[in-house]
Amino acid sequence: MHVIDSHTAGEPTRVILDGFPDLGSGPLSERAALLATRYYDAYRAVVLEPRGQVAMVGALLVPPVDPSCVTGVIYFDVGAVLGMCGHGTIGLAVTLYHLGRIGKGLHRIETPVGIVTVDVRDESTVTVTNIESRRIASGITVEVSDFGPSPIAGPITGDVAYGGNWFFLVDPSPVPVTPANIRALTDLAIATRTQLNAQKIGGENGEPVDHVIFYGPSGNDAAHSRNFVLCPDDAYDRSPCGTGSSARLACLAAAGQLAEGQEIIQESIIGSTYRLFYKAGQHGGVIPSITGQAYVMSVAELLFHPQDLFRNGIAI
Ligand code: PYC
Repeated sequence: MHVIDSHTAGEPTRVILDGFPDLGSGPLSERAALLATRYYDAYRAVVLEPRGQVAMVGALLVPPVDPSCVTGVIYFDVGAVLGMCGHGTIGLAVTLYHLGRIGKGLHRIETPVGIVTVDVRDESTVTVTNIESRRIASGITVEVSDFGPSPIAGPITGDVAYGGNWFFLVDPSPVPVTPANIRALTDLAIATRTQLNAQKIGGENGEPVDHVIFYGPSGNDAAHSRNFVLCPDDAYDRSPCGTGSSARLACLAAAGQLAEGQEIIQESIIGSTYRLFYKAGQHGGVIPSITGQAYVMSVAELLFHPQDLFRNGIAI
């Protein structure tokens, strides 16, 4: 299996070029469901230690249904097959550019949730135009207690929004959004997601919230805020999270706090940034635009020895 690893604003992406079982030619949403069920061990083996690393997102290249797309892609982490991935799409575009498969300019990419566009500005800078994103509900409160060693417990209030994945966005965060608090933020985010899922708070069709975001002030005067993003694998996103930023734009727009076309900078918990703006969508949501940088780090062949006890990764 040939892969290329990159990072986008600190968050790793592993693009699978070949060597993965064929998922057929059905709609990408069906192929994603097949990946999540029949190929559960195979996809996790790519991102789990010792081959992969914490927070790694895999990007499986598949033939697109729509021939106007340069590729189809299905993203996943150790915890779930994802609908879309913003940092992964920036990493994928930079990887395809590195391989000489695409040049600068606009390209369409098919994902399980729809077609997104990438604008390759230079060898590392890409703007992603995501699918229409929307706020589902605002001011939702859940009672959170009993989460790890941190003494903070109580009501957590946030918005539910969709940006290609399902988000609960809490602003302001009850725990300061600083690198020193990453453990406490992780525990609180997991407990919040558990409560949301237990109470079936999520998408209109019962989709569970899979990501939780806490917002706080940034030390960077140019930034709108700093975020902490919990992903399905229980790791925090090192980048500002592209689909999370899309959900954020939908919430800011719905609250009348950000005008169409107005650019903001979103900072991540590690200090990396994306530039964001939106256009009005056709169905009452927003069409998000996310600009960030990715860098290719390695070109590799993954080997799976039949006698290796950990050929499917360390999953304990
Ligand atoms: O950038 O959308 C994103 C993302 C989702 C999970 C990790 N990164």
